[in-house]
Amino acid sequence: MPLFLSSAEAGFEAAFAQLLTMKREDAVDVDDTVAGIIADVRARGDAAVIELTSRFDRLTLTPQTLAFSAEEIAAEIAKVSEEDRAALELAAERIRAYHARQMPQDARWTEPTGAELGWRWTPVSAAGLYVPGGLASYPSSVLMNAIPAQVAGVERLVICAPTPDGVVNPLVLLAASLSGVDTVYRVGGAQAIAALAYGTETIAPVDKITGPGNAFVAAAKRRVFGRVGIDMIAGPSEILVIADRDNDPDWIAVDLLSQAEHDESAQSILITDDAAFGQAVAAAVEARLETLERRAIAGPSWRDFGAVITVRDLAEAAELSNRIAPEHLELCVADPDGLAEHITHAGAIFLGAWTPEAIGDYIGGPNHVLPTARSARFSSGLSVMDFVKRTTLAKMTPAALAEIGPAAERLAISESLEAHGLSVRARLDRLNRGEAAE
Ligand code: HSO
Ligand code: ZN
Repeated sequence: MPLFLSSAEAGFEAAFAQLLTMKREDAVDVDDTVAGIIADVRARGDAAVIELTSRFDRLTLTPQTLAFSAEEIAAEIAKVSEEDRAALELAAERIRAYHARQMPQDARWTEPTGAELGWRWTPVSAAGLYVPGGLASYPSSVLMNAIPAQVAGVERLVICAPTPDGVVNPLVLLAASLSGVDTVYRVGGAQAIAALAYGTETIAPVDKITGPGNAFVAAAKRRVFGRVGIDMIAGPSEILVIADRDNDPDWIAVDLLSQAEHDESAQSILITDDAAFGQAVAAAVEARLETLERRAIAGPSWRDFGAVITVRDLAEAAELSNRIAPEHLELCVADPDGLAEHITHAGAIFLGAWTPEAIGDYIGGPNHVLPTARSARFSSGLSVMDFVKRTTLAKMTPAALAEIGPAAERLAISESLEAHGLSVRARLDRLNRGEAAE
């Protein structure tokens, strides 16, 4: 049974606090294994990658076949139906248009001192995108990771994807080709992350690695962080729906199940100001669970981690939502924009009953790689910003240096860093001698 809570009842605060800190994942400790794999790939390059791929994916590769050839990609893409292709193309187009608006602006201005200051954005040179194998291999995630990189202007964009027994999802290759990916390597697991971070004879190293993965991939990403940038370590999916009684309980039920079906550890929560509506939604969830294809996943997720919370009013709903800081937040209320003004922590907000979260997973435009496990309190979803860096600019004039330089010298002396002070003083002395500034 999901948890039923009411904010009017005694003991609510304690029960809600428990919901907030509920442990959903039993992370297996694979760190030692992963450390060994990374060391092996660093030491033996291609040979290690090929050996590990044969062991884990039962696939015999050579340095020449580590990457899909253009012909192989074309042959796989040809298997995609017209309908699937059109849907993926529409998604790519809409995701690209959305992310194009995220490109940050350079800035440069002149201060009253005469000094010029500013900053400039430049893309990461090379990015590697990890695409999990099997059931978790989502073409939509290829678009969500690759398109922001492409929009940012990343020069070299590669994918590592395991292909157990040589099997690949053609839609993954189509998504890659729609989003500017240069090369797709049939390599997965920690060995893929190690190859992307350190490079091998065949796989050139990248500067940033993004994309979801299993416990091995997550541990490897943590380990190579610093050598390369990483996006985030995403946890199981979450959805919080705030809904009033004027909704169809079945719509809300399938919205809750849409994230529950991702993972047994996913979490779906309903907050409503009407207890009877909450009961109706819970009943609708049970009814849907009888036939849902992925009921073996969605059922345990809903029963173990799901919750229905009744509140006195929507202001209280917003407050609780901010404490949960959900990955996805649906506002199925009469005035969603008004309620959204009170939301301060959420990865993505879906406004109004006509905006199911699934639209955001595929086709809306915003990114579906979002902060989980309450990390929306301090972080954001994947964006163009993850693939650019800011370089700051400063340009002094003699007059500007004369004005602000002495304070720098003073601070240098206070930190006992003599050469710092001297590098300012040498210039100030020249000015004081009245020599030509240039
Ligand atoms: N909802 C997932 C992303 C996804 N959904 C991919 C469908 N495909 C992220 O939380
Ligand atoms: Zn989803």
